[in-house]
Amino acid sequence: MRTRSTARTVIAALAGVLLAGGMVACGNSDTGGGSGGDDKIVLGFSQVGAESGWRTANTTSIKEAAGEAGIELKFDDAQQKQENQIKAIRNFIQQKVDVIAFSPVVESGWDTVLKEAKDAKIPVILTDRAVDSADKSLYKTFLGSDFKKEGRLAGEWLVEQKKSASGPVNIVELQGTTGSAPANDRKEGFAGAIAANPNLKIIASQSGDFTRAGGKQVMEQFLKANPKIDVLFAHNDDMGLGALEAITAAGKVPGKDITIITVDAVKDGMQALADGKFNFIAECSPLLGPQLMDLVKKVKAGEEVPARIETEETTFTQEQAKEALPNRKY
Ligand code: GYE
Repeated sequence: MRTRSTARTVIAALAGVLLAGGMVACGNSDTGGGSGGDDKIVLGFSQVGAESGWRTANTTSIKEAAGEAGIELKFDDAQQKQENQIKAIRNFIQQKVDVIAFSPVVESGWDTVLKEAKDAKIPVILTDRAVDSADKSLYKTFLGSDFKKEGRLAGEWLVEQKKSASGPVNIVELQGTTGSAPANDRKEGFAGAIAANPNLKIIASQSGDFTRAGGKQVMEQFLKANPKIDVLFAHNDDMGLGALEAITAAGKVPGKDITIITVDAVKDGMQALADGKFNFIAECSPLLGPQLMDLVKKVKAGEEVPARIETEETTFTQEQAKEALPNRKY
């Protein structure tokens, strides 16, 4: 009796193992990318994280556009860490996806993993943020914004506003993630533009990592250390929104005592601008999904694509924000 039931248990266990094995094998062929059963294009996308309203809108745009284009999307959120992005890209290579796209959290340190993708003959598309690799053959194209221009437009607006200032205008700057393309380029573009008026001086500049919490915390420090702050330039809306809390808590009126300029123009930023708490926003569009899916199809088909594709963008004053707000989708 005992022997028979043991045998039965063993058979049941074996069957279980076989079944599980079968399921795993099935799962494998499903994730086998271009070599899978149907001929759907498989795209591996490594996202920076979920640090801002811009990023959330960008992720939604990519997921929706992939669905509409009939592209199978393997999406990975790197939580603002380069090591996570490198891991995700290596996984995509192992899974033999058809195309890899990613938004690199910082500019440097990508050559090795991009070379691995190239050796595996998987084309790579950069979206939103650039890399500083000297070897341009490591990726097919870049799709995104001109961050230097955004910084320049922000600076030019300030130069115009303060053209009759007789004394020093003290500016504090909330930088985006250290080493990221938008932080480097927005800083450079802004500094270049305000150089036109020697009264305009950046008295403090520090990273708030593109987050609301970071913006609030760094602005608190700025306010403690500097009795006279005339202008805040924040590299994105979210840091500006965080800074609003610090400014109000310090007994100052945002948009009046301190002129606030940001970048992005997401809904919450546009609301702050329409409410008179922000003074100017240089737009940066997160809606890259549809263009990205077009590029994925072209690259997969072996077609030539332009080396750089830039998004069209504008700027907003308080009045323009009031007009645009009712139709703002993100
Ligand atoms: O401005 C910011 C986000 O890379 C353009 O990243 C993007 C920036 C955007 O966190 O809000």
